[in-house]
Amino acid sequence: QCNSFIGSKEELNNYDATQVKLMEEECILIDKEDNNIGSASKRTCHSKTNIDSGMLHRAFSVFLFNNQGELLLQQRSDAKITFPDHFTNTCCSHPLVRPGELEEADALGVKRAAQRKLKHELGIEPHEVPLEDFQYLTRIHYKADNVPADGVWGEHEIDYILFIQKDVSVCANLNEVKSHCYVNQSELKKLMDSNELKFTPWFQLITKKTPLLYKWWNDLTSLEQHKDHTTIHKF
Ligand code: DMA
Ligand code: MN
Repeated sequence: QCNSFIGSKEELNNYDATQVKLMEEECILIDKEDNNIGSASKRTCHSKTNIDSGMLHRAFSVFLFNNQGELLLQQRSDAKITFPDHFTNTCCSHPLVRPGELEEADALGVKRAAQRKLKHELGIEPHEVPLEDFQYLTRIHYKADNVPADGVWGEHEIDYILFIQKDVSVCANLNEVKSHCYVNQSELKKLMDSNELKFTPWFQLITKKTPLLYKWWNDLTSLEQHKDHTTIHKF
């Protein structure tokens, strides 16, 4: 009964052991206004049953650009439990229930989480991506079923959009990232139009459903005008 928000153990049997272990991470539960209302494991947060009952958690998406203005894309590894093999923005994950990452002022908690995961997934050293160089633009609320459809996992998040422009050195963690590359806008559009690659749902929402990413990307050196810390964009 106390496990009413948790599915059966079997649902994790056929996955990569490292990724299964990461399902124990403690994510931040929020309401639709992004107020912290508690915590639950990454596994609990991503269970479709719980999502269907309204469970929502806090997340972030980093878009890292080099000094040429090209976006660093990553292809998720085959080991990922959600959206394996999909192409997406530079780095996505969740701020966790730990002192530094709960801090809401200036979105400091998600910026710290972003720094932690850029190191974990892409080997980018924290000193290469100082907290003060992240630009927090806005928040996006979205829901998605896992692909390939498994009926078990999904996403339901309020996602903080973080931009950063830096030349960095990348050393990918192959358990997380299968490949990575820098693209300009026309290269990205060509890749997405070719229909040969899979792209994550949250990335498609801000490129295909709305051209938000390109709007922001066009103004990389004047992002102030796009900062909206009040609205939560609902998709
Ligand atoms: C979750 O990303 C966050 C978003 C914005 C979809 P993820 O599945 O890559 O998280 P993690 O890297 O922690 O597995
Ligand atoms: Mn999530």
